[in-house]
Amino acid sequence: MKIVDGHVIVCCPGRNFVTLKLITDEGTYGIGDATLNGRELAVASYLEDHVLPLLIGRNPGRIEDTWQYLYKGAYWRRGPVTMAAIGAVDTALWDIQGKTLGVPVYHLLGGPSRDSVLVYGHANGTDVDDTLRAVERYCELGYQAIRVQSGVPGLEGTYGVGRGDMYYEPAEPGLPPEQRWSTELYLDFVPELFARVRSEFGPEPMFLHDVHHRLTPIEAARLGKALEPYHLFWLEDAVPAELQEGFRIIRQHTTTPLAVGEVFNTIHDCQQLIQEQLIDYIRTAVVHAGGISHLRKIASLAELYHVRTGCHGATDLSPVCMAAALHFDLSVHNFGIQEYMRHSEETDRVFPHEYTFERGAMHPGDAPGLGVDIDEELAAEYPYQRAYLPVNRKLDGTVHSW
Ligand code: CS2
Ligand code: MG
Repeated sequence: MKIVDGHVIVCCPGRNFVTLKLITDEGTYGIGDATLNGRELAVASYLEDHVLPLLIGRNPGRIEDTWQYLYKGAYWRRGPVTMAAIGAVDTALWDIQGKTLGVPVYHLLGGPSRDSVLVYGHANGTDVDDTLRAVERYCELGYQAIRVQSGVPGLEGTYGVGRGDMYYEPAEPGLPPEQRWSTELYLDFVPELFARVRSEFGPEPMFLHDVHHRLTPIEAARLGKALEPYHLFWLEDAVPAELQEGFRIIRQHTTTPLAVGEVFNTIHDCQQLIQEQLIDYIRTAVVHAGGISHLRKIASLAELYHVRTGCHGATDLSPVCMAAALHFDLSVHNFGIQEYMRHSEETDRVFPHEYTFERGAMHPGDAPGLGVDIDEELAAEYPYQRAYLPVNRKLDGTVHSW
């Protein structure tokens, strides 16, 4: 079998997505997500201009060889654009392989290690009361695990409170909006938020919180300690992780479990974090960390060090990535949890999928391949729209992590 054709589809059914489609001489095709929020067209060009010409004529069954060819063969390694492009190719090849053999991809990954995949949803509110109502709604929908984010009193447009009702959309059409940040106000507020959440909902639900890289290690240590009474499932992205050893400081002070990695692209970004047991959950995603093949290597390293997976699954990762993540999650032994932000209705129509949600857990379905498709005619009705994530500044105007 040979790859004879391929193209990149950029569409905006509520938000921008980049999708790679590879077609074989036997008429089967595979798809992969290549969406990099706010930098979508860079990956589209990388694929169209530099990767697709290399794939024509290749055997789609050589998944690992193709990965190595694109990674080592480019000379220039790693980085979000390169790794999203490689991730899309890898995902599409697993899809083709599953369709060719007539089995769901998780069968090719060792079969299911569990019956279903625990997911967490997002309860966001502008203030504590609003957030409590959102948590209640997620409990009613059957979620067992819920990420809780709330606007901080005194700060406008705080991270975690995006547009959308059952989905959360932080990217804004046009140029990036700016938001304001105060670590002091935030650190005073978050323990109070979780005290209210636990007292209203009791000990049972699993609660998560995302800091979005906004603290220093010692500030994160203080927050982790303050949150210990409320038993978080995890505290996410407490500090920027370019400095992996910074996590040692947090770890010395708190037993709150730590998660990190949604912006990582390769195993090298988390090697020290995993091997020194500085984290509990690794959040690398199929789309941004080189596809299913590379994610499996990260999970295997993590398994040795009691680190479990917790793949990123925000709305800017398309249903193609969601489907691929669910096959990975179902099969990998050291799975922890999967993020699941629902997509808008337009997005779901453009990407028909087999995956299902029931009582706080998901299943990828049993269709051959990934069990997800793209309706290209419908996608063409939603052309790309420039959009960016917000930029954050401290109250004195200094640029800060968003
Ligand atoms: C967040 C994301 O899902 C998460 O944990 O950190 O919403 C993040 O803001 C977006 O994926 C950025 O593109
Ligand atoms: Mg996050």
